[in-house]
Amino acid sequence: MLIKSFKARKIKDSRGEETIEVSVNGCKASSPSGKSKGKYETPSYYKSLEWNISAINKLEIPFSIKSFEDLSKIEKLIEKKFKNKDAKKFGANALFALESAILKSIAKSEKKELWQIINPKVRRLKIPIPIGNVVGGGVHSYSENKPVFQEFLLIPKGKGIRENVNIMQLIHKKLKKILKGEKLNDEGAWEASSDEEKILEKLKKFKNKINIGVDIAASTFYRKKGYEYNDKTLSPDEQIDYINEIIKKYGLLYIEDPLQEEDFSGFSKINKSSQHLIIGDDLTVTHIERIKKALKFRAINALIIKPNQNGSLMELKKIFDFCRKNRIKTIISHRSGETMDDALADYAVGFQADFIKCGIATKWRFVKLKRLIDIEKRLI
Ligand code: 2PG
Ligand code: MG
Repeated sequence: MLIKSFKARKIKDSRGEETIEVSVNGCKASSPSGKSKGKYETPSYYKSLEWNISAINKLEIPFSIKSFEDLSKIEKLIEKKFKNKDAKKFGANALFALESAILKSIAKSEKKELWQIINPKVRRLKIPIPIGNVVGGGVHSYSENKPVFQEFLLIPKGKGIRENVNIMQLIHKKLKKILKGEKLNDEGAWEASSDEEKILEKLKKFKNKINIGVDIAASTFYRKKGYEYNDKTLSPDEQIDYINEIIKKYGLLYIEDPLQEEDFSGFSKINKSSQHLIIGDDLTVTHIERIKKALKFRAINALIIKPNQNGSLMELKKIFDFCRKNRIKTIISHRSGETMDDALADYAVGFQADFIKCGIATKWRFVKLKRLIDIEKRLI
């Protein structure tokens, strides 16, 4: 396929903040943006969003590209043109939107689905289990006395994506009444003025239909003295004991970033079993070197993978392969500031992720779930 045009522009994300959209031969892709960003995340842009837009608009055309592997050509071009040893220096948001738009245009020219371009050889497609944020706290929420944990998550136990989406939506609706929820936060989860355990207690009632997860995002409330809750401060050791205690007490399946992003050895002290997942997000920031370090420490048994946190889809593929080889469960994830792009669903299916975290409510989250439902329909 011949790329005849590269066009980049600014658009607004679900939070009303500016982000990048790239269009290649008329096929559009955009990048979301995070708020609880890991300290070690690749910067979103090289000098600024404006700089990246003008750099993409000036890329040479025509440019020939045929397959997923050919993305290496664009990465090499960027490395040469902007004198960087690593295409990711171009900025993770800019590189991801550019590569994603290229893949979408290949898919269109070959009359295939995006996930087929990512994984042309796949025989049996796996649709990931959705993970949906139902109650929010931390930096994604604005209510008084909000919990410091950032996300309370539902992991539905249904069969197939359609049933799982129904389960999550029903519980989301029921919780509005139970929590007297009035406002939705950045990710479409209910704002709550309640402490962590009271919320977990309420979620326990639905355990016949779901497993419970939390994104603790511990770096966001870690200060010099320790982990600062609304009513207590816990030392790093006390935090480890507390996490081990709530895993048991509430039968948590999913625990993301229970400790701050520097504490690989602390992570290794959190009990792991095949019954629950200890997940790195800010700890690992979708970077292969940090993921390898986490494995060495036995810090995690599952990993959050955010395409726009890395930028290179070639490297994303390596990360998925590495996780499969080392039996680390994979969770592909949205960001708190999302766009209407539904490609995350295709990346989840193409890379064969075990889970997808993309929220439950609001249109920016629902387009991704809807895309998964459509993919599943075609498989039945
Ligand atoms: C997270 C994400 C998404 P953000 O911490 O997992 O839920 O938040 O996009 O703000 O980094
Ligand atoms: Mg997180």
